[in-house]
Amino acid sequence: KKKAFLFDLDGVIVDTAKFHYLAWRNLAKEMNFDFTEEQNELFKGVSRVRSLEILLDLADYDATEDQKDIWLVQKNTEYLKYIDKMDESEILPDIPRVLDFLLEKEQGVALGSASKNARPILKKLNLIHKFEAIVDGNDVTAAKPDPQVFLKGGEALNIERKDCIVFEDSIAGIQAANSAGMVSIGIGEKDVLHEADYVFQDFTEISDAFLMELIER
Ligand code: G16
Ligand code: MG
Repeated sequence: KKKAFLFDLDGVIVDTAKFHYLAWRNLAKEMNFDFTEEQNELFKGVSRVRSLEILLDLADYDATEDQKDIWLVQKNTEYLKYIDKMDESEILPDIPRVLDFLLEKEQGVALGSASKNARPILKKLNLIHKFEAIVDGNDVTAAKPDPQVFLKGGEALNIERKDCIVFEDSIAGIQAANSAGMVSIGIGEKDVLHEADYVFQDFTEISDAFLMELIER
């Protein structure tokens, strides 16, 4: 039976969180604020606009709408400089094996990401041709934990919600998958992602046998 496997991008396929962090940290300096790696956890899976709001809150900084717009562009411009240097070596462990296994079993494979930069990143990683559908930050009106991004992914592949399986590294993303009525698989720490149906540290822990079980269930 054909199921839909929906992959988040950042933190699941590639570790771009470190680049987002560097760009936000430099912006924070302009607010005289020291943005820590720990605080960066709050930004995972969250949209660009919402991330700036959180940063302004943390820094206790009042910015005009015009200033916000300038900063959003500035942050993204710096982020794109890091992305530009990225190549296939940045793909997280065992992602190619899992994608190839699912495609060989004729399963649906789609992307469900909050990022507006998802397509250029997938091209850089030479993975874009593996995805039957891509739903990203340009396609959604409601951000995770709203299920919209995954609902659109399932619809694009014409697969019912209960036959969709989501891989996510953020709490907001797991909540989105759960409220969509999909199977949620957390990639990361068990104590952080406890709301997920399954949690694995990374894809090296996800065997072909487990994928087969998901397909046949
Ligand atoms: C990613 C990151 C977030 C980032 C968001 C928007 O989401 O986890 O930190 O703020 O995309 O990214 P951009 O500024 O590139 O549009 P995901 O859903 O891929 O984990
Ligand atoms: Mg993510």
